[in-house]
Amino acid sequence: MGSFGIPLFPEQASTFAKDVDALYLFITATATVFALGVTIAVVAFGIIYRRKHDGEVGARIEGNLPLELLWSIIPTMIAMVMFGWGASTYFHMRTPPAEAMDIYAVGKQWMWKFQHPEGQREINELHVPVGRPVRVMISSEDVLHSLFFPSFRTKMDAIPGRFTQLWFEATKVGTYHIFCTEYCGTNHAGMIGSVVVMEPAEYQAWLSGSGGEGTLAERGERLFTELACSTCHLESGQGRGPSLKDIVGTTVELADGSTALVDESYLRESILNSQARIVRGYQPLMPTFQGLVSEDNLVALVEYVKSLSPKAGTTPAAAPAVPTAAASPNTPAAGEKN
Ligand code: HEC
Ligand SMILES: [Cu+2]
Repeated sequence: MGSFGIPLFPEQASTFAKDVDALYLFITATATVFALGVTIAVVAFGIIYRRKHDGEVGARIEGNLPLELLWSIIPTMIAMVMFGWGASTYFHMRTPPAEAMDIYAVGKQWMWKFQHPEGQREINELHVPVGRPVRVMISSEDVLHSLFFPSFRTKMDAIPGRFTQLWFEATKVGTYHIFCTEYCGTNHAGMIGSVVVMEPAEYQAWLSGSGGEGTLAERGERLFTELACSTCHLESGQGRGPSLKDIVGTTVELADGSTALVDESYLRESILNSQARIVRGYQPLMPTFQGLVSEDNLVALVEYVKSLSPKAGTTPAAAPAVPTAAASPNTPAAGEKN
């Protein structure tokens, strides 16, 4: 969008871009109409009804019910249109489709690191296929950041110690900006990158072109052995810790009588702060891995545990059916500001 060759808006390159822009335009236009109307009325009435001779007294006005109803009801209806339209756009943007593919993003002073389940890792550059929903699981290694894709009209905070997520479906092949939109220190302004939207075949070629360390889940499996997770978590369930097979997407019973849905956020907490929630029937033996596992490695471990639950559809080839809106860490129920 632009006029006279001046680009007013970033390109529209995702499925929500048109809707977000239309809503933005509607709100701006409505506000402009009212602001102009009020301003013109104030000036015009000031001129028309000014005091014309000394001693002139203003007319006494008691009110006008129909008029007052009119200017209450019409703006309320317009505000409700904004609310309904805004809420439906918002829910659409906050609810990743079940078939979305996963990519992990980690914010760090001052760069964005991306990891693909297939094993590719990138810095300040993200390759995605066109026409396919992509869910980005976001975390931070240090302070608050915010991952913003202006051309996709979506952004989300990167919060230390937890996962947040956003999703998009790119509609146009090309290269677009990535910004950090949360002031995060000296080089915040340099925390920029680009997202490269490719044809699916090209993306597949790109995926197979780089890598070398195996998939993210394979890297996680190696860490699982190196960090001795495997000594307690036996697949048979006979170890000191519970078997991690097929747990993703299920509800686990906890020692305090409550339950928890096993999703990425639960896995993060179980690994970094295992004492926070204890699985029923087990001793709180698991050491905490806070400070011992980097954000990148945590993501690999999470992806490995997810790969043990193929039925949950979390393997990279299929797609994650796990986190629904209700299970996402972004719902207000989880106490997050949005
Ligand atoms: C000393 C043994 C031990 C080690 C080492 C260990 N765990 Fe655990 N783990 C446990 C026990 C016991 C529980 C169940 C009690 C609890 O929730 O803390 C558990 C729980 C978990 C859970 C939650 C499982 C569920 O069913 O809800 C996950 C996920 C997990 N561990 C992953 C890991 C990972 C990844 C590592 C390595 C980085 C690891 N564990 C290392 C003993 C261990
Ligand atoms: Cu930042």
